[in-house]
Amino acid sequence: MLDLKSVNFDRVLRRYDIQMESKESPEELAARMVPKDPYLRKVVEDVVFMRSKNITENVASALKNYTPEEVIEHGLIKGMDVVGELYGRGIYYLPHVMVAAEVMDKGVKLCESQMKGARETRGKVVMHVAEGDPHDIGKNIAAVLLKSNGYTVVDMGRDVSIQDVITTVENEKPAILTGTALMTTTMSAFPKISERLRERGINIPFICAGGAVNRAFVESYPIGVFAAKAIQGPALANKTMEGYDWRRLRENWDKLTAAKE
Ligand code: B12
Repeated sequence: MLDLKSVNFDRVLRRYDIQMESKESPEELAARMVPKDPYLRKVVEDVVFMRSKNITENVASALKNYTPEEVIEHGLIKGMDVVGELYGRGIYYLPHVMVAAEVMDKGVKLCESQMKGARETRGKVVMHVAEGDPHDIGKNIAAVLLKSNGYTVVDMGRDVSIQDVITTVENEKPAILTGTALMTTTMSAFPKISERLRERGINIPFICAGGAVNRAFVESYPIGVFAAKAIQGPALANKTMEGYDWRRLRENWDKLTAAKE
């Protein structure tokens, strides 16, 4: 009978085609993308190597040295960036991505429990992921950061139809709407939402994010304001509450997001 303990799965599962085609080995990739700090490094590695049992302990250790926002930004999100890169290169498959996302979520929940939310709400934000799009990890992180900065979040979840977004904005009357799209097939919902809101005289900033969109695309339709990172959400929201409209947010975008790059 085959003795499983003697099998080296690293060799069995090695994809030589990918290894030959990649300019960089996974080890080199990890060295480039994983932070040097030992606490953050452990958090990143737990996400990348899907260590569900370790994540709580390692996030708790990192939280002794860093703020919850820093652990999310430089640990948990960084880990997911590495997973995305491995997936893009065909080294990881969808099940790896799903398990890594669960590990990350466990870490985000622990960080969230340590964040201080303001007692009074600074304003209401309606958040959604575009119709047909299941990618809600970034939106969930952005929601945590907005909540911890004192905003009331109406989270519509993922795969939200354009009509539901319009109805919710009409009913909830938020100061800001956000949309996330990671697929080129789903991002086209944003200009449609912009148009339908403006037909109704609604001109609130519509913060759009996700790997499928960039600043040029988001600024190609009225009310759209681009966000590259979740941490930029509170900065853009704070300025909105100070009275900046979508045009002024765009004009000052570089300055507003500079410290958050
Ligand atoms: C995780 C993942 C999944 C998970 C999603 C789990 C979940 N609950 O989200 C699962 C496994 C379900 C999945 C499925 C699929 N996926 Co997928 N997936 C990914 C992956 C690897 C990582 C995405 C991610 O979570 N990144 C980390 C988060 C933190 O990043 P983010 O969402 O962009 O958020 C950041 C910013 O955008 C911003 N942000 C986001 N929202 C907001 C909101 C506000 C207000 C603010 C301020 C900021 C902000 O802040 C975050 C960082 O700070 C990417 C590859 C990649 N490199 O991106 C592919 C990727 C997005 N997937 C892809 C595809 C094709 C699919 C599938 C169609 C695959 C398939 N063949 O079945 C299916 C979808 C099927 C369906 N329609 O239901 C493609 C999309 C290609 C395209 N251009 O259209 C990608 C790019 C992979 C690839 N290279 O091909 N996927």
